[in-house]
This record gives sequence, structure tokens and C-alpha cells, in this order.
Amino acid sequence: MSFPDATTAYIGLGANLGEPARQVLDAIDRLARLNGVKLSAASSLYRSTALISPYSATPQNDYCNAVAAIETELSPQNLMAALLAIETGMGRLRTHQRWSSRCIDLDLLLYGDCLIDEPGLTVPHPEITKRNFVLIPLAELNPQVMIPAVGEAGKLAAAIGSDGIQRWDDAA
Ligand code: PH2
Ligand code: MG
Ligand code: MG
Repeated sequence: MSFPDATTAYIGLGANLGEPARQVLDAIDRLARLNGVKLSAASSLYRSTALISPYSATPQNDYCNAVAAIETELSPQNLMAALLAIETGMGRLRTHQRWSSRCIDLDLLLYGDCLIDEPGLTVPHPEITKRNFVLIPLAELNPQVMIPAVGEAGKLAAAIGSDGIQRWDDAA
């Protein structure tokens, strides 16, 4: 399958409740089966220390993180809606807490070279450049991919370093 007007998009996946690796793989599978989406590649699975609110003293389980590359003919808004529907379909309960633990999270990281800033949709994902658990799997898939207005994923990943992140299989 290929689309005449496809855009390459990158999706960040994360989970730290239940069986995180199984859920991330399940979400990648659901992504691959969306109408208007072709899965091009998925990164390795990583284990990463939970980034929590600086105001919280409650520790959280480690996350399983990964990034998927897709070709899509969906608009960014429709793709975002489809990602939210996968989260809901997998039992994600939305709280108002920004840093709460979750059974699955799918974030639209990049949509071609688009810059989007509208209610409910900011692309590139606003935290992308601060998070090694996003940059490292993204750079594994495509070190040359440009984060619009910022730079190449591979360079950013090398600069941010690998504190608190390791391959899932290497994790103790
Ligand atoms: N996602 C969050 C908050 N903290 N920490 C890690 N390690 N990985 C995540 O995906 C993550 C997080 C909110 O989306
Ligand atoms: Mg997230
Ligand atoms: Mg999210």
C-alpha cells in the first residue's frame, strides 16, 4: 500500500502502568492497522526513568518508550484524533494531571516539516527537544530527520545524552 499524498509522521509511544512493553507493541500494531496509515518502522523499546512533576514527591514506575515512523494520508488533526482513539480503546483514563502514570500514551511528534500550534495540537511536540526518551528512539529511526526550527534529531540526541534510559532488553 502506498498513498499518493503521503506525509511522513513520527509517533512517540510510552507506558508505565500494567505491562508497558506489551502495551507499546499493541499500540504500534493498532497504529499500523489504522485506515490511511502505513507503518514504516518502529524503534527498539527503551526503559526510561519516569519524568515527573518537579512538585511531586511520589515516585512512578519506569516507562517503556518507543517511536514509530508512519506514512499517512490523514491530516494532522485526523491523525491526532486517531491516536487519542487508540489510547481510549486501550483503556487510558484521562486525568487532568499532566504527569500522571498511564497505560498508554501516543504523541504526534512530527508531521512532515509542519509547524502547527492550535488548541489540542502542537507539532512538533513541545517537549521533544527536552526528552532523551523521545530523541534517542527518534534518532535510531532517522538521525537526519529535521525537527522544524530546531535541528537534526541525531545531533540533539547526542547532545542530550542517555541519563536514565537503556534498551528494554538490557534493563535489569
Ligand atoms: N511521559 C510523560 C511524563 N513522563 N517519562 C518517561 N520516562 N517517558 C514518558 O513517555 C513520559 C514520562 C507524559 O507524557
Ligand atoms: Mg507524552
Ligand atoms: Mg500524550
